[in-house]
Amino acid sequence: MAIQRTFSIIKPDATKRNLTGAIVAKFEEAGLRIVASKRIQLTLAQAQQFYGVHSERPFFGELCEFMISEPIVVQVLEGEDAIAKNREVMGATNPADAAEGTIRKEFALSIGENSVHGSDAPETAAEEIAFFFSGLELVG
Ligand code: RTP
Ligand code: MG
Repeated sequence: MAIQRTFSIIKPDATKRNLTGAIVAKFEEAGLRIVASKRIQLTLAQAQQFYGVHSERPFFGELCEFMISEPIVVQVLEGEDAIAKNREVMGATNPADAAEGTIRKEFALSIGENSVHGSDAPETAAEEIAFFFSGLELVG
């Protein structure tokens, strides 16, 4: 597998509980390198655009309100098979189903407040990176 980049968000429930460093440590332990990182607070319009694919889902409103409730940390992670590796380190969406040692198992509060986002495919990774970062901000 080639070196890939993926997009990650450390979500409001995690930044609020001061877990940014603990989560970054999990990425680095898995061999993922942080090649871009910034702390931002989304507007409602930005959250709705980012999660547009879920706009018809019953949890959409709650998800967007949650994502703007506190600052988040957006990052680009690089490494061998980075998209799948990041999803593995994150664990299942619902922390009740997440494997031991995963970020969501250790830190997530609920299926909604689940501490991290990670891109699910090369196309979405490219789109999500471009949504938050300019080329100049990616320092591999
Ligand atoms: P993400 O996109 O954040 O990396 O998470 P994911 O792929 O594991 O989950 P996805 O199905 O894409 O859902 C996106 C986010 O929506 C929230 N959610 N809430 N209340 C609910 O039933 C529910 N289901 C999903 C979660 O924050 C999930 O990460
Ligand atoms: Mg998803």
